[in-house]
Amino acid sequence: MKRSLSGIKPTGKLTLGNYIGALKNFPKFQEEYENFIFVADLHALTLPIDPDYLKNNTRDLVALYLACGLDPNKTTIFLQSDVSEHSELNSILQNYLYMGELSRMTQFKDKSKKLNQNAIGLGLFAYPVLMCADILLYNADVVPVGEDQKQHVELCRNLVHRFNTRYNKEIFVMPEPIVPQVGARIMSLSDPTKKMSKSDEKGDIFLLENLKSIEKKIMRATTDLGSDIKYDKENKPGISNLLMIYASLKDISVEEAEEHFKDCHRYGDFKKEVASVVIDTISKIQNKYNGIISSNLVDEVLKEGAKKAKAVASITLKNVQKTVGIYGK
Ligand code: ATP
Ligand code: LTN
Repeated sequence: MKRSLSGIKPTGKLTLGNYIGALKNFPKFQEEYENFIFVADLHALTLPIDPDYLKNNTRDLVALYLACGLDPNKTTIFLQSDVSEHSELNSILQNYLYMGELSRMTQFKDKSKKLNQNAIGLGLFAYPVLMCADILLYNADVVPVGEDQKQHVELCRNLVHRFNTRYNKEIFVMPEPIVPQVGARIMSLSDPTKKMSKSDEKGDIFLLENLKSIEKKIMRATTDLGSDIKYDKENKPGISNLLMIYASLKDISVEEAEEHFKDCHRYGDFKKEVASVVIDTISKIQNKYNGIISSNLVDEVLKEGAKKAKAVASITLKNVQKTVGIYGK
């Protein structure tokens, strides 16, 4: 059976962008793939974060994985930090990626730009190396991610080619990024030229946000001149973003969404309908989340998941250690 793997870092409250670009798609893979979904908690340390905030976000993220339809009987759900093989493979792989290619990563450029240039952590720079370790330990065939993570998976593909060529063996499986056709990059509601992102809260909709507040944010979302509901990213970024959200949550194409709104010429009416679909989706998730977070399920799932993940990861790590010449492996 082919394998699928993905993860989200617990750096903040999950947004509608995280849901549409990533989370919503994860359960689809558990039917046809051996599915691994983890919490990238070591990745969350690449920028300063309060320890209690990190712990709470981690627990919430697992509860949201479950609330969004991941079934622990079909998907191995685990914490990155529970499987020490991630760090061990990371320390080997860092020798096979180059500083030049790491410095060209868009995420690194965007995030480091906002920091004091004398205090950019090595972990932020080396972020994609650990991400390669995450993917390669499980020999994932596919990696479902939003648009912004595609570049990291492409880098991982280069690494696989480099490593397998160097040792003249198929040590690692070539992973393929799977980016959703609709909603791979949801934009901020207050500035539709910027990505909706959990560490930059303006214009975000959160999965655990009060429903009234979500409605208000959508009704106030920045729109554009005119009154037609048309997808035109250049000239109508605000309307295009809302159309994208609507299409994704309705599981239809953007063209079908445009057709649905072809007789609607009032932005207010359009926004009301978008808000109703968003609230319908989010309220269902919140109901399930509330049941899960008040139980012991999160801890039980993580305990079981760590065992299953470790069983797979330890085999890959040994194979890599043997290949590169670590004595006694
Ligand atoms: P941070 O702000 O801490 O960088 P983030 O909100 O960008 O976090 P990640 O943890 O980096 O979220 O991403 C989790 C998953 O959600 C990834 O697959 C990423 O591609 C996807 N994702 C994040 N933001 C969006 C967005 N605005 N639209 C679509 N997908 C997104
Ligand atoms: N970098 C990703 C999180 C992540 C990931 C991974 C995703 C870490 N390791 C491996 C897919 C596969 C992010 O920022 N969302």
